[in-house]
Amino acid sequence: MVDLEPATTGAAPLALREVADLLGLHYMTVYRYVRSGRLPATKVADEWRVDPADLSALRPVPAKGRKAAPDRVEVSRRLESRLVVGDESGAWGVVDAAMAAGAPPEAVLTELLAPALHRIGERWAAGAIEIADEHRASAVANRLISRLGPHFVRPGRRRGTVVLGSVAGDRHSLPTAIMGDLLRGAGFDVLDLGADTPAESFVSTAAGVDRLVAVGMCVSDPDLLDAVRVQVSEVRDALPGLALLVGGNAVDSAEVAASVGSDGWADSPDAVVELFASMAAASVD
Ligand code: B12
Repeated sequence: MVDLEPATTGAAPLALREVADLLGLHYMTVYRYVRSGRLPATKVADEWRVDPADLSALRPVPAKGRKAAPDRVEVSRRLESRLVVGDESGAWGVVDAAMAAGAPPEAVLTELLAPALHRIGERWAAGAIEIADEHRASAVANRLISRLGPHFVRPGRRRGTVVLGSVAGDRHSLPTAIMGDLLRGAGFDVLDLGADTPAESFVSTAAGVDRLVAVGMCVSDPDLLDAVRVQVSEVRDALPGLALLVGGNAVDSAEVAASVGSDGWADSPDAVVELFASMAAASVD
């Protein structure tokens, strides 16, 4: 039984993000509880809302007979060590074991793979590993993301299409590959244009989409921010009224996002998905 403060019962309906925070669960776990009927919820303006009173009836899956899940930080470090040496089967073994122990595919991306890549970047910046190690790690990460892809295919009603890509000059393709799968898992269709995407490609792709939710431009290298500002205006000039988000490693605050012309900013992968969801809701109003 989930122990809730009495103050939360009888309160206003909660968004899934708030339920996840309250219960200390991943957003996608709560979403799955709703989709599987384990947690009652109603749709209000295309968003799920949960009555706080229903949370107290939510029972965690019994732990009996299951091994305790290993600490995700420790598992992510194991994954990092396999990535750096270019050991794809070892890396997949770590992912497979984590999923067998109950890690949802979203958590594999956001709690195991992304932190491993972030640490690899820190080690490279500190001179502890070479760029060649980073290339090897990227190639294996790419393969892991591909193997996880089918886990993010969701049947049912679609929420519209997001066009993603890293901006011109930015050679990072892994961030949008990861973000793309998180969005697919949340019911969006995604067209990921990958690394180094020029303004014209964002424009021609978005112009050909039926139910466009937004264009999402990713920038990992802060040296590119001035060029991004220009690229955003080119895309906006070609597609008036377009919803557009700029995010990624180099966009580390709402101020930076606003300065390059983004319509919003969020500080976690779950919150980015929620931001696209609110844009989808706005686009059908
Ligand atoms: C792998 C990697 C590379 C690979 C890329 C391979 C590939 N196919 O992607 C290679 C080796 C090519 C590379 C090259 C370079 N890299 Co590099 N790279 C990385 C590394 C280690 C991992 C990137 C990654 O995939 N991260 C995992 C993703 C999931 O995390 P994320 O980017 O934060 O993405 C999350 C959010 O930002 C968000 N998000 C993602 N996309 C979007 C889109 C939208 C619209 C929104 C709203 C949100 C969003 O969701 C994601 C999920 O959590 C990072 C370290 C790091 N901190 O990330 C450095 C890093 C980004 N690289 C860096 C640098 C400097 C470079 C180079 C300039 C190095 C050089 N001198 O050659 C070059 C070229 C850069 C260029 N012009 O493009 C720096 C950036 C500078 C900085 N101070 O922040 C970093 C941070 C390393 C560091 N610690 O210094 N890199």
